[in-house]
Amino acid sequence: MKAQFASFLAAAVLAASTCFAADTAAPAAPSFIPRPVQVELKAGAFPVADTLPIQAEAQTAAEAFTTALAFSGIKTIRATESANAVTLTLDAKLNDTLGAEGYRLTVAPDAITVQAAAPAGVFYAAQTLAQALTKDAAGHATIPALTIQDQPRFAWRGLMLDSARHFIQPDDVKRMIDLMALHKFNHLHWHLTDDQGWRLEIKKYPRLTAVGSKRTESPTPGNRNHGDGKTYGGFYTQEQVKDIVAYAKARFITVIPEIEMPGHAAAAITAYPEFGNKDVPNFHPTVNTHWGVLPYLYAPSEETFKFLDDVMGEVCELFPEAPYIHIGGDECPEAQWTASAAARDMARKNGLNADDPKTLPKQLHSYFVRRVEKIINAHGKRLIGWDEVQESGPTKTTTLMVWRNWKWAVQAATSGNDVIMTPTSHTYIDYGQEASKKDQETLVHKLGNGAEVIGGSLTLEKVYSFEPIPPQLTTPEQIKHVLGCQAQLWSEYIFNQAKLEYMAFPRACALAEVAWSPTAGRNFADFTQRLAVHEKRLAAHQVNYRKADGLPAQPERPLLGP
Ligand code: TNX
Repeated sequence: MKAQFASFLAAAVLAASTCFAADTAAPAAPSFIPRPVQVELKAGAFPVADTLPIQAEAQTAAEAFTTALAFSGIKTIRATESANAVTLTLDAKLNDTLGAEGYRLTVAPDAITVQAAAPAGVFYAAQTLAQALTKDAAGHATIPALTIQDQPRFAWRGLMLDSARHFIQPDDVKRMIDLMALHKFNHLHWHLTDDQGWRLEIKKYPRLTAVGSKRTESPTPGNRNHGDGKTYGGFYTQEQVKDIVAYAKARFITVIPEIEMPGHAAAAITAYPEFGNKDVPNFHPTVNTHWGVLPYLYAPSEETFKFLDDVMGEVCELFPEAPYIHIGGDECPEAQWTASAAARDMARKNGLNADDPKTLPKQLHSYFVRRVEKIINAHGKRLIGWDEVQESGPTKTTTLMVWRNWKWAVQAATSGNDVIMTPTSHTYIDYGQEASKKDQETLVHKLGNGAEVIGGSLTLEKVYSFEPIPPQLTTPEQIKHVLGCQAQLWSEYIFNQAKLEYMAFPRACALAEVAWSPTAGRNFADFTQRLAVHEKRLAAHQVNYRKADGLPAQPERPLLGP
């Protein structure tokens, strides 16, 4: 930890030299990411002692402040009376002006004050403060005098981690939570199950992990149609999940679990074939060893719904703070349902038109999602699904993540449903970050197969250009249904933590700014200048971000392997 603080300060020195070109020049504002709403620089600077004394009536405020700064190696101590102290004030009335996550930060040469309506605001003020800290030529850490008033543009600032395709070690999930907090993200969407693995311990159904968490092999990097012959697996115990959820909560991040259904369910169906469409020809489920849209769907049977009710019961207990459960709902190939006499029978019994093979899958998808929504609601949560659930007739409380056509967002928001914007065009940061296919190929040539990506191209600039409100939404009533946006780190080609960081940063920094900062003043040239300084902070945290030249910041960490 000590070494980390030293390297943080070392980086801060570099940052300082970028900010303060000459003693006589007016200091430039620190290079904040995401950019605060309002920053005013004042004369002078607050000297930072080894340990920062804080005065706070509310224990929650002190904890939030201390937790935020600890990750950047800045220690605090509670003080009753002290010169050069930080005073933290919570005042619920500020909710009207600052919202639940906003803050007012004043740095004077002899005092720092933070005001917020709730501890989340104090936490974000501390993150901003950490970014403002620099070290002068004589080696003294200071924070320039300034006032900041800040609050997020969107309430949902998300990052999706896919632990199903490649397992992310619990400590690495926590590391991502810390890095998210640094950028003022507040939702971690955790993709926990898929065709290639079920990663969450469910006590009532032990085979989900005993069988469903293991696959016999994975695609060979660089040769995706061939298996590598190596067994692969991993899952989170319930204790580990509770620990991660609490860790996130202390950093004002809500974890939203995703349990995929009715498709992307091969791992679960391999563990419990009785919940699959077992009357279809060639029914031989296996935990998949390759990627793609794959055929195994849950059977729309009472047994399946009972199973899902049990699973949801345990999931809801593990994620007490999550208002939502994500059920996926995407990419359901129709073949198994049209081929299953039992599925048709079930459809008939429930008043669907079972004799029209063209519409039957959509009818069943809708029926399935609605049944599961009732289950989730009965457990006190709301349902989120990918935009496919819009096609199947959402209820009033269904919330969508729009990944395909923006028309689903327009349709949902105009009919009163909440949406989170997650379009492939701007938020799929599993896509290549090079501008062209050729550049991507050159990169793989340089770095090896660890640099392989699923496809596509999504540059930093494109992410930064993202405007989450679809232009067709014009009234405040419609616009308020866009809760925010989220970046997706699908992990088919994210083999380990070094690659995860390489894919995430700096594109997640750009998305953080899209989600937090006002649209007015958004400017890519200005962002890249601030990013150059911010990269030093990332480096101080040993983040393997993609450098502007395309290469990883930490070349010694292999992009392949565990
Ligand atoms: C589509 S987005 C998927 C995922 C893949 C991703 C790869 C969505 C709802 N489904 O299963 O991992 O593309 O980019």
